[in-house]
Amino acid sequence: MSQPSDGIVINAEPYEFTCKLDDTALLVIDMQRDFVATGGFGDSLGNDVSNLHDTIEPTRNVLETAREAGIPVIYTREGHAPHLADCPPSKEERGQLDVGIGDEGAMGDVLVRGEEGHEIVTELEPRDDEVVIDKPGKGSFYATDLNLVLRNLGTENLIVTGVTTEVCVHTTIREANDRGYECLMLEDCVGSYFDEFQRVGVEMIKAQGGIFGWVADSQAFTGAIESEA
Ligand code: TIU
Repeated sequence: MSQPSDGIVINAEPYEFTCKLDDTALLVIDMQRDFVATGGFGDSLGNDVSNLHDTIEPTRNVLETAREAGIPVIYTREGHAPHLADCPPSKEERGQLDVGIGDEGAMGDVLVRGEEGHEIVTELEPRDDEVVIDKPGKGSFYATDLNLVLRNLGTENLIVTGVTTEVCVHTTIREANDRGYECLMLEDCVGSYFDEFQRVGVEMIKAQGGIFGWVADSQAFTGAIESEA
């Protein structure tokens, strides 16, 4: 067994990411059927959900490693109360969709809390003792308790997974930056419907010396954590 060190060093870009077990949390953003599942809202809009599907297995490995190491796991879900009073009319109306937010889809009312499509995919189900943050927006900090929860945990570093890379993952990392958190995006655990957006979405995080944070793959994270245990 290795000696406890000052920090866990994860091979990342643009340079090594350092964190500790007790100042780090794992964020799993919006891995909901509405975005990820075949037959969900995203799929019904004609998006290719296969890239999002591919994030499930590596994220499951990351979850297992984090849980074993005692790193807190925090989930988010995008969605609204059934009355939609928390959904800006602009968001509800945008897209001129036949089946949009609050309308009945194949997995219940779209992006509405309590509906099948709003739930996290079965493979990544939260444990009963894990925090699930319901958010009305794209960013995980907007109109939620996330900052309070992280401060109470003593979190300084966020390991970021989820969907979609350029929308809710990016918005959340940008919000986290402005609140003083260091973010490590795991590139095989974040997914976009669009290959080009995935590529540039990842590039944009680590550009300019890490303008928003760091990027690594899931094995760099799990390997570093497991070698510390
Ligand atoms: N979670 C999240 O990214 N919400 C979205 O609406 N993403 C899209 O890419 N549409």
